[in-house]
Amino acid sequence: GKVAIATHNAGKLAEMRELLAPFGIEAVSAGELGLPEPEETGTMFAENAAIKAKAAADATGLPAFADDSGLCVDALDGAPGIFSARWAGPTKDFTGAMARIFAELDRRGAAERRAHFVSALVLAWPDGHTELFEGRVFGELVAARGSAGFGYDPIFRPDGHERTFGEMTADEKHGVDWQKGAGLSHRARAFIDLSRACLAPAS
Ligand code: ITT
Repeated sequence: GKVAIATHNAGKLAEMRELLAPFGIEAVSAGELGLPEPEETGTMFAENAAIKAKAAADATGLPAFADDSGLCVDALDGAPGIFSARWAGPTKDFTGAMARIFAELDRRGAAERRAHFVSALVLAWPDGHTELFEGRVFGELVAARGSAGFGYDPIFRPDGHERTFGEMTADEKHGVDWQKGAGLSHRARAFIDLSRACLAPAS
């Protein structure tokens, strides 16, 4: 079958395509389809993912996937969280957003560096019903290292690993083993959740 991927974020789109590939699904992106970006008015990741997925399913008549994700920093009471994209501003200045995280930690005199990424993955069907899948990955914030990936990847070192997401290849960041039902990144874990729920990946 064919599905829409409701994202305008190129880094996220690449990862979602890679993670959907084993399902044997052909995916067209919201960007490629020229779909507008709906306003993310929700107060939770799952709500915003549903807003984006439903808008794309409505506009295309196709089943649509959306991921709403972000970085939650313990010592900042979960910020930037659902505002992770917005902290980078309209110019998508993630260098600035990463600096702001450390500036806020300094301002609070916080030594705590625990953080986690969250991915809420919603599959919206043209008939209006939705399914929610989730993944998260815990780790700690470090001074930026590496230029792979996107967004906050350079400052996040997942537990049990020496390197940051910014220093990992896409495959390492996914860390998926479909047979074992294991993944590393929040997004990979959300797709593992999907694989348990409905579709059997080919590899
Ligand atoms: P769409 O809504 O069009 O999908 P977006 O970038 O606005 O694109 P979100 O609203 O979900 O997406 O914002 C999530 C932000 O959190 C994203 O811009 C990144 O900065 C950050 N983020 C999410 N997943 C990440 C990952 O795997 N690595 C690094 N940063 C990530």
